[in-house]
Amino acid sequence: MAEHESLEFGKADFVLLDNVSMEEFMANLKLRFEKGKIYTYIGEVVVSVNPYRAMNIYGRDTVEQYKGRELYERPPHLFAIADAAYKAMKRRNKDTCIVISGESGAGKTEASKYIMQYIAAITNPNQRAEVERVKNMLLKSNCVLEAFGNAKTNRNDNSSRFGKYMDINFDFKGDPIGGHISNYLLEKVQCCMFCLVHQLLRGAPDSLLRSLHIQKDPTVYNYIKVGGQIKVRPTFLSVADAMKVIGFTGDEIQTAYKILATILHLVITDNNKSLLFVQTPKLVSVIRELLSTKEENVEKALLYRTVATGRDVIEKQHTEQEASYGRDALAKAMYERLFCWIVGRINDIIEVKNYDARIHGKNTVIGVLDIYGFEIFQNNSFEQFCINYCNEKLQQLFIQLVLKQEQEEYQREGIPWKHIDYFNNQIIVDLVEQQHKGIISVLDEACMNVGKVTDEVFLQGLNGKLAKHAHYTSRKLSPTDKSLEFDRDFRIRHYAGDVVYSVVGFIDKNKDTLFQDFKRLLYNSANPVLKGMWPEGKLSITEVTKRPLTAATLFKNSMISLVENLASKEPYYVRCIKPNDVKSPLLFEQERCRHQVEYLGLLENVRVRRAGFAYRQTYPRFLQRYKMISEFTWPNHDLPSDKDAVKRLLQGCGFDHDVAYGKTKVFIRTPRTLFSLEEQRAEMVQRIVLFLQKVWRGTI
Ligand code: AOV
Ligand code: MG
Repeated sequence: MAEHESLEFGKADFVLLDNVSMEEFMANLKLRFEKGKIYTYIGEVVVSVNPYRAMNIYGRDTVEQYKGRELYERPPHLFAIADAAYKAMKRRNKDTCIVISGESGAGKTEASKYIMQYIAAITNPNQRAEVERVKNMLLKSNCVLEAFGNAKTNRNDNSSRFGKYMDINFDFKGDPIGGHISNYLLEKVQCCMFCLVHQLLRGAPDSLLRSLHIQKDPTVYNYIKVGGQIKVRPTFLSVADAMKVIGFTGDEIQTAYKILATILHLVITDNNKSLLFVQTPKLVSVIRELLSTKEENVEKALLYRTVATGRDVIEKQHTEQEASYGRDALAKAMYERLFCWIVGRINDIIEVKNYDARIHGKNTVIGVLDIYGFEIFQNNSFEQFCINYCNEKLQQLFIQLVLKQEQEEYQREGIPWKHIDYFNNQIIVDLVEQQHKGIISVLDEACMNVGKVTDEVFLQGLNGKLAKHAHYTSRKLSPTDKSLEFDRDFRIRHYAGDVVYSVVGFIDKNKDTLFQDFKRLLYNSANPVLKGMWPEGKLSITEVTKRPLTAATLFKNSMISLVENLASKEPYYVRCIKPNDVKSPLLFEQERCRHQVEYLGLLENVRVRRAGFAYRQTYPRFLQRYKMISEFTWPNHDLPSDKDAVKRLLQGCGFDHDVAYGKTKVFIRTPRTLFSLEEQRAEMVQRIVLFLQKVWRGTI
């Protein structure tokens, strides 16, 4: 139990609820939120509710309060979990990770930033210049990635459209010496693109805009219609500044500008007017200039594609629709490539250098995962499918690790383990990723079909293979279900709720093909930075034989390796909850929160945690807190060990039946026992205070 917090704020740990019911859980969560206590534990898991207002709980003084303390010694806080992960890493030389989950707008990215800040604040007491440099880079890299990868959505003004996993490497002294970032699936690329282009327009000096052939009035551009309302964010110049500090060269930053400008020019026209656009020689020449390529190549790549038929190579003219598709795909691919390239460059810069493990021992790692939460929109497509699959994987990991950890602790302490029932979502993970009959396999198969490949064919494939699956359905399989459209929808029963996906666009998005001609165009640029982003453009049409992996398969592979990576570390969890949909600091929408508590599996988490024992503490620490309630232990005991003293104390209070004695810790089964100990302690403290007061006044 977190001490130093009075009960008027509710229970600081859900494990201490009198009854583990949804009602009690919600009442406690609400009470704490209303009292401004946004963090609560479930054992070692932090549950966080987005306060939607600036909280004065992240300053230097708070850092000092948590530094080096044990988790339970202070009120629940992100800093406590960050400190626990740090201590475990430093003391036991173990890699640890902090997994932050929750839905869009729940506060994951903010939490990850506070965690990074905390780690930066408590490390490098000797102010070594190199370590300071690394810390600065790690913090600055966030700003750049956010500029390129975040966008305003209707759920979050600053929504991360990419999943991020960041490893921070520490040397034997426990100071950061480098890091590595992995990014997962940049979604709603368009949205990010438009936000950034808007920033560029707002922040760039006229001379720069002129050199990029951009007009200052944003209403000229088509993206405003597509991108919708745009939040005021830092100007691009400040992002460019951060890039400079991190170590991007002037040429690299210029290239980023040029790519953004090209994208703007590419999407400038209304859809389906691509031919018209290409015929506008001025624009073609602008793009040629920005990309440092040949004019005729730009025009050709936009209007034709090269195909190999047998030994012949011919140029086939696009239909208007193909040209339009190609142009949009080019803009999107350029943006994605730019983003991945930036991540790659940051990694080059921040990777651990000059660390000799033979001299200093292994360097250890804390990983921080900030990934998109479970999403249900009005219309759910391929992106939501990937995002929700990712959340299934993480939930599976959570189940395995939380249970595994408990089990291991009991084993370590020599206490028998009792099995507890929980919903195991492995069945849904399999539904998505299983070889041959999983949804991704069926999708890939549909994409490989020659001839007419349509989204409906894919849906038919699913219906054929998954007719009997308990978590899959479609209109064909349940004809009476009017919420599903024939030939369009399928529904997955996710652990977090039912989601209807529309198959429209699945095939295209999965193939994610960019005409080869574009890759060659960009590879043949005279700008070495741009050229370097498109190495595969080197291959001529007859050399391209291997079919690239599909988007879903790439995503699946990256998820599998992410989960393997996390599973190899000691995990800490932050579960974020969004209290309302209107970004209000005052509103706790009961139903919305309840739903999140449900699908995050928090109640099960409490049960698992309590199935065994609600509370555990090492013998010396337990004594330190409760020794005053027993004559055998106050002020000091003369028993052979602290373990014996704790036994004696608990026997004396009549709680022996409710506890188990492990090798190093005492385990208490029910919270009531703990409360009772706390009450007795409070009474004793009161008596001691009164006694001391009397002594002080001289009445004794
Ligand atoms: P997310 O990362 O979980 O969504 P954010 O971390 O971006 O959500 O939080 C959304 C907004 O909530 C922030 O911009 C802040 O205004 C506010 N907020 C969150 N946490 C705090 C806090 N601890 N104190 C004060 N305000 C906070 V997404 O990236 O959309 O899934 O893809
Ligand atoms: Mg985020």
